[in-house]
Amino acid sequence: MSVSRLAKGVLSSLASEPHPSAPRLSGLETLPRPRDVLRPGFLLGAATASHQVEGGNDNDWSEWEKGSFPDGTPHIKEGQVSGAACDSWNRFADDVALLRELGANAYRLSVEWSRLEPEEGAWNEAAADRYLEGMRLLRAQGIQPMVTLNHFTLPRWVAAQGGWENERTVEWIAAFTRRVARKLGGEVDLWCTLNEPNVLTTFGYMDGLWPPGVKDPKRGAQVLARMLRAHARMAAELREHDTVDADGDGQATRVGLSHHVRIFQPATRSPLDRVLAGFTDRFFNQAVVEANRTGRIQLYAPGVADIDEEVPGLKGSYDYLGLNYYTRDMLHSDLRSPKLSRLTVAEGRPVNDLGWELYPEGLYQVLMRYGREGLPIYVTENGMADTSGERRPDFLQRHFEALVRAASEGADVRGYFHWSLMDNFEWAEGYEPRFGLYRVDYSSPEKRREPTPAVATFQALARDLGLEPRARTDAA
Ligand code: GCO
Repeated sequence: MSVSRLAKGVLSSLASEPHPSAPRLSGLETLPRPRDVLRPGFLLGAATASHQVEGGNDNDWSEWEKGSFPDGTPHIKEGQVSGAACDSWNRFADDVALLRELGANAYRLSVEWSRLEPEEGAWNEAAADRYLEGMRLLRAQGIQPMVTLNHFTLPRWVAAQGGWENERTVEWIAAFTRRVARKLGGEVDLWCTLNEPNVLTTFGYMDGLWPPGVKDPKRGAQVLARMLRAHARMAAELREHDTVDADGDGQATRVGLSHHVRIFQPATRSPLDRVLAGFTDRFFNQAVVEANRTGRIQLYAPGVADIDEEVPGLKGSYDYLGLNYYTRDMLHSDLRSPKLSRLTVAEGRPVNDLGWELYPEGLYQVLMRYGREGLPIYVTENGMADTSGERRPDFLQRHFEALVRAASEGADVRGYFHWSLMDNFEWAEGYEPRFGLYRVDYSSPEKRREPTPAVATFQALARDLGLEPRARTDAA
């Protein structure tokens, strides 16, 4: 790392101090009506991911779930495994019925690479047909699919050859994307290449808490860069091979990725906290967004990463930016930690069941920050772990108000997907955290889905947008 680069970083961190200076969310009493502010065609939906809901998956995660850390603690809380999950692979029609009941006009879901390509070069056409059927079912019900091509999991054969640390993975995932685009492109226009490269990199390669369990920030930075190279290749494949305009809006593909954004606020007025909050913000939040504008991957963190490379096809590779927003972190400098800092929750603030601060204003802030740069935004995830289900209505309402406020002030936000449609396998946390609009009774053989109080809140939002919730006719 060059000294001048370090100095530049420090100066701009001090100058930018991202959060306190961000516009404040206020005046909710004068909130405009959503339908007067949001564009026609606004997508109101829910999100899931294949490994978390389908059940019966065999991939790097199902392998990881069986293991433990060197101190004997199981990789997944209480040694749980994803197993049958919500059995959505067999109960997809039930899930579509839930979306109808909500009044949703969109569903973000992912296709499972390990299911479609279980061995190198093998292709499971029956599974591909099943996904195609699912997309048709959604569209027949007026629900637009947004398909994520990779939501964290890798086929075992990819993981066995180094996974995201092997440059060939870029080609493998590009080839996979081509096949999916050809297969599903007639029904799907809205694509999300990768889910949260920054989160996967942090948990899988820096903190060692997710597969492959690496604790090396330098390797993590390399992986993040590789994932952005993969995104650029995947975007090109989608544009070349999905040429069918399924929804008739004049665009056959709209490509983006889902980017996890957090508010990093310096915990104290100490210059070091401020500098490190700035570095963390740029590494975690900003680099992925800027990649689209500059065509360069620029990752810089003192002592960890100094990557600056131009990537063919990266510039302009997003037609939209997907933002996954959950919470805010207070950042304390901690020079003994490999990441140079540790994160806490602002004192006295309400938190969800996982201890994440509930901070709707943060959604307004990120939309104002990213939604006025000429790129349409979809909120591709937002939700809370709430076992009681009692607090989710207010969470949903307040976050949606934050979105409407941002839209009324010029943020180009085109959709909102609540995480999640139903409770599901929450990675290292297992089944305990419940994020679902529908509660899943895992002990029942049919994995019964039961509405939580937030279903009524969602339905009210849908009605206000002119959408029509319809009762479930089946006994899901
Ligand atoms: C993520 C994922 C989801 C999570 C959700 C709740 O952010 O890790 O995209 O798979 O389940 O965010 O933590």
